Amino acid sequence: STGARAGVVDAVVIGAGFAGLYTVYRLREMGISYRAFEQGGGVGGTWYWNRYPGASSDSESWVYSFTFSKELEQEWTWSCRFPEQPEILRYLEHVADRFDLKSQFDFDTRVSGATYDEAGACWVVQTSSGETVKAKYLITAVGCLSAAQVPKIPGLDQFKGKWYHTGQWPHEGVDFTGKTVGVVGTGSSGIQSIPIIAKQARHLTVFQRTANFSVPARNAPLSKDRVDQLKRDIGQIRETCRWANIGQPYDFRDAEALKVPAAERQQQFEADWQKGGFEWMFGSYKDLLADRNANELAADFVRDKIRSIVKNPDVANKLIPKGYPIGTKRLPLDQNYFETYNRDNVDLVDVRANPIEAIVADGIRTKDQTYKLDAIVFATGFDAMTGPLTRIGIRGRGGQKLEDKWSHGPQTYLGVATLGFPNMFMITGPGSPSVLGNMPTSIEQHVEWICGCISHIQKQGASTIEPTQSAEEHWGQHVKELADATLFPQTDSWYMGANIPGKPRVFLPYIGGFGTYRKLCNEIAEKGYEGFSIR
Ligand code: NA7
Repeated sequence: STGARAGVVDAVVIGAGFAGLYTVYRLREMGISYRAFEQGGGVGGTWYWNRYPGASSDSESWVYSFTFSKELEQEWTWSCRFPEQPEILRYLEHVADRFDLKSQFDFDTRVSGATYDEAGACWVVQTSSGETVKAKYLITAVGCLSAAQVPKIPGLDQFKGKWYHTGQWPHEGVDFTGKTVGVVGTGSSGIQSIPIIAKQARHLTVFQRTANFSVPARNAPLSKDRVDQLKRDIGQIRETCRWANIGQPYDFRDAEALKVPAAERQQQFEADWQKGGFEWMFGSYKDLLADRNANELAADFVRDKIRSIVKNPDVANKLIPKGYPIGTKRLPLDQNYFETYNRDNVDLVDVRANPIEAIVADGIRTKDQTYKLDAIVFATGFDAMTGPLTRIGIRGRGGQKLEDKWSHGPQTYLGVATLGFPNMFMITGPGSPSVLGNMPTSIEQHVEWICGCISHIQKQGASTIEPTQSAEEHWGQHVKELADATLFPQTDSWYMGANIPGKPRVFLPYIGGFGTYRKLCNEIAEKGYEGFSIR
């Protein structure tokens, strides 16, 4: 941090990832005073922490970036289709430098509590450096997948080797050369890192609880011609993303898997598979996530792919997902994930059949065997969407704890605000579409909407805004009804809170689509922030 900073400001911003950087950029333009805190030692958020081997965006580089500056968009050139963590972090560093945003943050400073003071009509924010800052507005830019979850397995403290969580990876990197490594978890982080760790390690054992579907990323460098073309067309590409279902430059086809002839469908699945990327699922038939029979056609296509790739039929059988619809756990993209199991130095343990009982000094003990390991990688995920918020220590009116209010599941209006916590704005909070699509698209929309709302409050000379009880209740019902019309709630996933023991089983994001949500948010603003009470 640079010199003396104000103790009383208009707004406190928490986080310096995509969301925090853009918020600060906008607030500064608006002439709103602020303090901004980031627990990491630099900008980047997700991309500051997730430095595990193979960490990569699953959105194409040309959409996984900011749109607010046309100059930035033209100046920056991505090297490949799916950018890897170092390149995304370089991009965010570049953005921060270009717009002089680093000087605006206090780094290495965690917000350790925030309490709404009714008498003073302000948030009283405490930081890990012992500071207290008062602010009218509290803006959380803390991410959706930032509260890392290491499973509580007895004996971890006894382990003599090194262990890591993918979301808290050492900055100096980890060299697995010559090591016997165990990876626990086969979500996106596991599926991205396993092929790379397998190449480095002497031996790799993958501990799999639920077999996962995965689609090839087919990452590749971008040619000069492709870059030129993308830069020419970028305005249109971005506009498509803004209104599309998952914030990507494509949408579900206006066709149903169950209604097209089998041969045609198979040909289409295959053509999309060769293209790689999420489009395989989210640019495909519109009934895939709504109808179990349609979904099963897509699932079977991937199961056949796994069988054709993995040479050992017993291993293939363990890797084949069963019992839940494809796409209802967050679909990973991979680079040679299934191929990795053809290597001599890779083993797969099914920990559902053979559960992990303890970590011991020299490895992992399952029900029937001990696996000797020099290192354990927990690719075990995050307390998604609510975790980053409930861990802060946020207290609303009357000292109400956010975690208490949400003990049966998050209650929000638009995923942006919650009753009893006036003037608190959550960027991509629970009940917003965010994690169901391209995050930067979602983040920019939220930041712009929130800043518009703050302008409105300021112009009105009002002191507080918060949702009405009925708006919040209706939103919660709406989010649930939309989810219930899909296959998602059937599956144990982090979307449902099912990965965290004791977490209420509630579908966390809004599944009505990015475009629909954007339109709704705009309409609500145009109607003078309908559903909010402004005092
Ligand atoms: P995910 O997708 O939540 O995956 C976590 C994986 O870890 C998943 O395979 C879990 O199995 C497994 N897991 C979790 N706890 C345990 C225990 N106790 N024992 C064994 N296995 C366990 O997290 P990621 O980091 O991969 O991805 C998070 C998001 O980041 C991703 O969706 C993208 O949006 C980016 P399970 O399936 O729960 O049985």
